[in-house]
Amino acid sequence: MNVEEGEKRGDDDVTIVPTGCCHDCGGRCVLRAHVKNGRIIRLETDIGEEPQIRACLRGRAYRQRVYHPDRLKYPMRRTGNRGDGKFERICWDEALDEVAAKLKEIRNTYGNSSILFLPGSGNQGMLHGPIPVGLMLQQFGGFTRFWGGVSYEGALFASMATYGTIRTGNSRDDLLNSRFIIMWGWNPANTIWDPETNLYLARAREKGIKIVSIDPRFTDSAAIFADQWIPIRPGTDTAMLIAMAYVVITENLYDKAFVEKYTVGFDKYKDYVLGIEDDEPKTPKWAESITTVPAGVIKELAREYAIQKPAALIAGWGPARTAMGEQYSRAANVLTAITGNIGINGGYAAGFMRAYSSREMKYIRPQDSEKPRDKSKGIPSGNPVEDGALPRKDSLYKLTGGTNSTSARMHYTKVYDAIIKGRSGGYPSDLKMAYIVGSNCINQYPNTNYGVKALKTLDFIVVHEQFMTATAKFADILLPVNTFMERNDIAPPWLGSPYYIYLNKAIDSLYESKSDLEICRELSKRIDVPQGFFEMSEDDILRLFTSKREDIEDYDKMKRDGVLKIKLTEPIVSFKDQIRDPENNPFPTLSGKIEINCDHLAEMENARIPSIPKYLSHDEHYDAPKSAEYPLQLLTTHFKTRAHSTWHNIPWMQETEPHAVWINSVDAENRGIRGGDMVDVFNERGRIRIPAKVTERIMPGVVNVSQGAWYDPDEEGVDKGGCANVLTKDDKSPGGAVQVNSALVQVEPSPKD
Ligand SMILES: Nc1nc2c(c(=O)[nH]1)N[C@H]1C(S)=C(S)[C@@H](COP(=O)(O)OP(=O)(O)OC[C@H]3O[C@@H](n4cnc5c(=O)[nH]c(N)nc54)[C@H](O)[C@@H]3O)O[C@H]1N2
Ligand SMILES: Nc1nc2c(c(=O)[nH]1)N[C@H]1C(S)=C(S)[C@@H](COP(=O)(O)OP(=O)(O)OC[C@H]3O[C@@H](n4cnc5c(=O)[nH]c(N)nc54)[C@H](O)[C@@H]3O)O[C@H]1N2
Ligand code: SF4
Ligand SMILES: [Mo]
Repeated sequence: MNVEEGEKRGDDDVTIVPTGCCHDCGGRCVLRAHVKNGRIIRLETDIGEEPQIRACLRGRAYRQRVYHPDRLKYPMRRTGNRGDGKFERICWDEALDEVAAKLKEIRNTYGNSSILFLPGSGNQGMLHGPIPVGLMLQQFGGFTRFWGGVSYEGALFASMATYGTIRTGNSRDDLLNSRFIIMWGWNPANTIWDPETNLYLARAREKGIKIVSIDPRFTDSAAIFADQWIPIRPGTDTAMLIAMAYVVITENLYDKAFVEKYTVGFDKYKDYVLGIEDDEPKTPKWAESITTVPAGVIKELAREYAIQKPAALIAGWGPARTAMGEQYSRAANVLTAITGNIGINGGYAAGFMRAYSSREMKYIRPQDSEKPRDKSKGIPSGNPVEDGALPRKDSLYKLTGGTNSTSARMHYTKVYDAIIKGRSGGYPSDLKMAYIVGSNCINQYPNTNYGVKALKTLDFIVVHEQFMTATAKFADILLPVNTFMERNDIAPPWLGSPYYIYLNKAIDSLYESKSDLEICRELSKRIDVPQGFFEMSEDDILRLFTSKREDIEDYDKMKRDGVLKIKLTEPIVSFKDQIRDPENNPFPTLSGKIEINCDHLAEMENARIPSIPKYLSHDEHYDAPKSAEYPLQLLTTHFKTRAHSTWHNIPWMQETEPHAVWINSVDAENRGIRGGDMVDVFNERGRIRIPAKVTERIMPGVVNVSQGAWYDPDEEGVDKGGCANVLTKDDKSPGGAVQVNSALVQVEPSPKD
C-alpha cells in the first residue's frame, strides 16, 4: 500500500496508513499514521477488534523520532579520531565505492573471516536491518560473528536443557486460569513482553488472583499488579528456588505422579536439595542467609505455589542475565515440574517462554526428526566462514534449535577481546574490519571502555544508522538509514502472541536516507554479489519470506489491514499434548521427558555446568572478595522510556523520567548522598556520573542504572551520559548468559566543580 491507497479521513486531505512500531522493545504494535502532504501529523494506535495491539508511550512518541533534527541526513566520512564524532558529508556513490573497495581489499588480503559482522536489534521487521546485510556478506564469502543472545541466553540454555525447546510459554489469556501468579524478576509494566500482557495481568488482578513479585526493586509491575513484593538479593534466586523445592519435597507437596511419569533425574536433585549429596540441606534458613528473604516467607511462598494449583511461575530473563544465570532458570523450570504445573491451563513451564510461532508449532525429538544430524562432526551453515565447524563443548549441540553451537564464533561478551587478541588469544579469527548494522555496540555490549580501545584498532568500520550514536562515532563511513515509517516490512510478534503487523510505508525517505535493503542493493553490485534477491521488490521478498507460514492465508489482506490477528479457539498451553498423551508426544529432549537431571550437561564435565540446577557463587557476587572494595550490586535493567539506547534522545521520553541511579536511602545516607545529588558510580572498569534517585524502591546493597543511556565521556574518561555498560563485565556465565546484572560497584558523591 502507499499513501494514496490509505484510508481517507473525513473530507480533509489526511490519509491514514496502517503501519506499526517494531524496535526490540518487548512489543511490536499497531500504529496508524495520519499523513498530510507527505508528513505524519498524528499517530494513533489499534482501534480494531479485541485483543487490541496497543502502542506504548514510546510508539506514540514516534513522530519525534522520525522528525528529530539529529537524524543522519546523508552519507559521511570520518575526519576526526574514532569516537570524536567529526565527519564530512560525501555522496552515496563515493561512500558505497569506498565501502566496496575496503570490503574487497580486506577480504583479498586477510580472508573473509577477518570481516566482523555486528548485527543489532534496532529493527525487528523481517526485511530490513541486518538481514539483507547478512545475506549480502554470506554471498561475498562470509564473515565472523558472535554467539549468545544477550537478552536471554541463560534462560534459553536452561530451557533447552530441561525441555529441549524454547516454546514453553502459554498465551497471556491463560493467566486468567491461574490461581496464583509469580512475577519472578519480571516487570512487564515497563518491558511489555507482548502488548496484551498488561491487560491480562490487570484482569487477573481484578479477578482476585494473587500475584507476587520477586525482585530487588519495587517495580512498576509490583506496584500495579502485585499483592506481595519479596525483595531478594540479586543473583541469589537459585538458592531461594532450591529452598522452595526443599519445602515442597519435605512437606510432601510435590506431584509424585507427575514426577514419575514425565521427568527424569528427580532423585539426584532430591539428594542435592536435602543435602544427602553434600551435607548441606538447602533449607529455607540456608537460603535466608544467602538471599536475605526470611525463611518464613520462603516457606509460605513454596506452600502457596504448590497448593494453589494451577499456578504460573513466570521466570523473567533479568535474573538469568547474571554470572550463573542458567542455574536460576533451571531451578525455576524444575520447580514448575515437580509441582506438576506444566501442560495445564493456568500453569506455566517457565523456560524460554515463547508461546506462539508458526515455525515452531510441533515438538520433535532431535533423534526422531526426518533428517537427524550428527553435529559432532561439523555443523552446516549458509555462512561459508563457519560451514562445517565443530560444535563448542559447552553447547547443547545434540538438540535441535536454540543457539547455534558452532565453534567458529566468539561469545557476544568477547567481541572486543577477540578484536584485540584474535587467534593468538584463542579466538576463531583475526578481525580487521567491522560491519555494524542496527547496533549501538559501544553502548550496549559490556565493558564499554574496553570496546572503545578495541574499535580503535580495526582497519575499517562501516555503520548503518539513523542517529549519531556512540557507536556511529567510530565509523569510517557512516550511512544514513530510514525508519519503518519510510519503507515496507512485516513484524512478527516479539515473543509469541498470535499476530503479524504489516508496516506499510507511510512517507518517503527523509533527506538522503535509504533502507538497509536499498544500501545492499547498490553495494552488492559493487562487490560482485549475485543480484537475484536484491533486485526483488520489498513486497516480493516479504511474500517469499512468509510463503511457508501457513497462518498467513491472505497476504494482501494483511497488507491492506496492516494487522493479522490469528484467531485461537483456546489459549495456547505449551506441552498440553505431552501431558495428555505422553506415549505419542515425547518432550523434545534426548530422553523424551522433562530433564531435571540432564545427561547432555553431564557430558560437558564442567562443575560450573552441573547436570542438576545448583546454587553457585562467582567473582562479582555479594560474597566475593572484591565486594570489600565494591560493596554494591549493580542492576542494569530495561527502562520504560527507551528500548535499549533507542529513544534516549527523544524529548518527550526524557521528560517522562530522567536517567538516574537508584540507591536505597540507607546506602545514600551512609555516603552523604541526597536525592538529586550528582554521584559517581564506579569500579575497576570505569566511572559514570549521574544524579541519584534515593528511594525505598530498591533494597539496600543494590543500585540500578538502567541500560541504554548514551555514553558521553569527558576528557578524563568519566562518562557523563551514565551508560551502564561502562561498569559491566565482558564475561559470560558457563552456559552463555551475558552477565550484565552481575557487577560490583561503589557509589560516592561526585567531586564539586
Ligand atoms: N521499556 C523497555 N522494554 C523492553 C526493553 C527496553 O529496553 N525497554 N527491551 C526489550 C528486550 S530486547 C528484552 S530482552 C526484555 C528484557 O526483559 P527483562 O529481562 O525481563 O527486563 P529487565 O528490566 O532487565 O529485568 C526484569 C526485572 O528483573 C529484575 N532483576 C534483575 N536481576 C535480578 C535478580 O538477580 N533477581 C531478581 N529476582 N530480579 C532481578 C530487575 O530489577 C527487573 O525489574 O525487555 C524488552 N522490553
Ligand atoms: N548493561 C546492559 N546492557 C544490555 C542489556 C542489559 O540488560 N544490560 N540488554 C541487552 C539486550 S537484551 C539487548 S536486546 C541489547 C540491544 O542493543 P542494541 O541492539 O545495540 O539496541 P539499541 O541500543 O536499541 O541500538 C539499535 C540501534 O539501531 C538503530 N536502528 C533502528 N532501526 C534501524 C534500521 O532499520 N536499520 C539500521 N541500520 N539501524 C537501525 C537505532 O538507531 C539504534 O541506534 O542491549 C543489551 N545490552
Ligand atoms: S516501543 Fe514496542 S511496545 Fe512500544 S509501541 Fe513500539 S513496538 Fe509497541
Ligand atoms: Mo533483548
